[in-house]
Amino acid sequence: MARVDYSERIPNNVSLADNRRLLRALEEWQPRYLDWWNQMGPDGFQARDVYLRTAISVDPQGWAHFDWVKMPEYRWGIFLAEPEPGRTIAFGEHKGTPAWQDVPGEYRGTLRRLIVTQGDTEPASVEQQRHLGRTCPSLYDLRNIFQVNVEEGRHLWAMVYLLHAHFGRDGREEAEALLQRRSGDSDKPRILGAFNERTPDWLSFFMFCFFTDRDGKYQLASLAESGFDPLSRTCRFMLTEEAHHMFVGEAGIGRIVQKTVELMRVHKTDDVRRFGGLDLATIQRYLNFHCSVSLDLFGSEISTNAANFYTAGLKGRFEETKKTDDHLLREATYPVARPAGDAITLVEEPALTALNERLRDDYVADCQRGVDRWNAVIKKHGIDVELKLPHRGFHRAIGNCAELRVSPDGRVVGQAEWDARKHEWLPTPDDQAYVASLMVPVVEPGKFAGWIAPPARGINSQPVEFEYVKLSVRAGEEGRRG
Ligand code: BYC
Repeated sequence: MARVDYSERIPNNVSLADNRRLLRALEEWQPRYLDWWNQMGPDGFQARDVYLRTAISVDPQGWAHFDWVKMPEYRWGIFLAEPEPGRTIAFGEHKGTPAWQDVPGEYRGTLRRLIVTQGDTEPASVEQQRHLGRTCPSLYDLRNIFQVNVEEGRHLWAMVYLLHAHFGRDGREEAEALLQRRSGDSDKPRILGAFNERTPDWLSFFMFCFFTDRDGKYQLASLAESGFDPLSRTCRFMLTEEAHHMFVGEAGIGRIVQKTVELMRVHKTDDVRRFGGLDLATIQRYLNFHCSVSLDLFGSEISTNAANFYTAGLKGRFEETKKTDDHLLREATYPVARPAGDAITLVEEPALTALNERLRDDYVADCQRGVDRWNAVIKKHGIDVELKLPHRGFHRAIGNCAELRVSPDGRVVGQAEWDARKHEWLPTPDDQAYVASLMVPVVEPGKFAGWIAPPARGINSQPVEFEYVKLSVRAGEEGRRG
């Protein structure tokens, strides 16, 4: 059933009404989710009308409906892509057998862990971004961050549905724990490193959407290949939502770069800070940081976990079904980055254990395409500077380079050089203070902060000056609900 049933308390296209036990369990989880949203979701805007899109179908065409919604009233629900009749497992030792509709007993723990890890990132990102509304560069951007936030909330629903529907009591406990952990909390942190970092300003937010949400794209695409069909179907639909998040990131940085080069040209200087802009060197340092923490999210270069996920048919490669090899990878090798002296070289390793690195390669190539588009903006303005992805060994906390100091151009350097030059490579306290000083809210429709260019077009064919978030509330309402 492609259309979503909105007459239900929990909108869904999985016939939830036919499974009373599951429905009751999810209806019990729902108010706790809303408590979490009200406590940890966007700070200060819960009573405002936001021009949001909601899924009304899982058809690739026409799945979205745009309307004014107060975020706590967003219709979070459960949407799985249409089943593919006769789908078989495409890789690993079960290759060619029918995809599983239920969790195979032997993979229960592993699958649950993959689903929990995925699910944990979704509320984490909402928590990381919860204060940003207060300093939005425009109403257009404010609406976009809220769209991202409600969809991350829906992605949590997607994983919680799988936990409740397929993992019994353990699944219900994990669904609770997803609401208990908190980004950056030393006692109960989120699972993966990047999701405990702060997202204190909009430059970080756009970088996060570009780099970290793109990890989401690649991880979801690998899970969409899963032999466990409900996971595959839910990830396939999540990917359609994820595309907007990466658009927000790429377009956001593109608009900052645009503004920067305009200022550089008009004032004939690189030092656009004097004119309220973000200089390219600062943008590069933020890029280096967000790229490196996102590279960590792919895990170690050599991973028996990844090999086991693949052989078991739980997590495939990016676009697994389009690949023409044996889909078993027992004999194949793959080049993996490994430090050797003061250089990092490629060494052939068994392809099966190198799957994390392979996915990271697909990801890096995709990131590079986005960076090329930013560089085209710089070039168009006749400026001879390029933004660059840092070397994959730079500033890593996971994998072969975690114990090393590696420069953005890929040299293994000593601690002394690192200490002397890290201010050139990573955001400094001065950068952070400067970026923070720019975070002054701009909320007049059609107006934009001085460090970012307006977008080329508005949302859903609306003009750029559309009132994407209605900030006026009746007197007295602000204190109670804002
Ligand atoms: N931080 O064999 P290894 C998204 C742990 S983002 C902390 O190297 P493996 C989104 C690992 O758990 C996508 N710990 O790696 C974006 C393991 O622990 P154990 C999220 C880490 O297991 C923006 C040990 O180190 N989805 O959707 O092959 C906004 C050795 O692991 C990290 C997924 O990640 C880290 N960075 O791969 C909103 C998909 N890396 O076994 C949403 C599901 C590794 O020693 N997850 N470790 O206890 C996976 O597929 C895998 O868990 C990973 C790691 C790719 C993350």
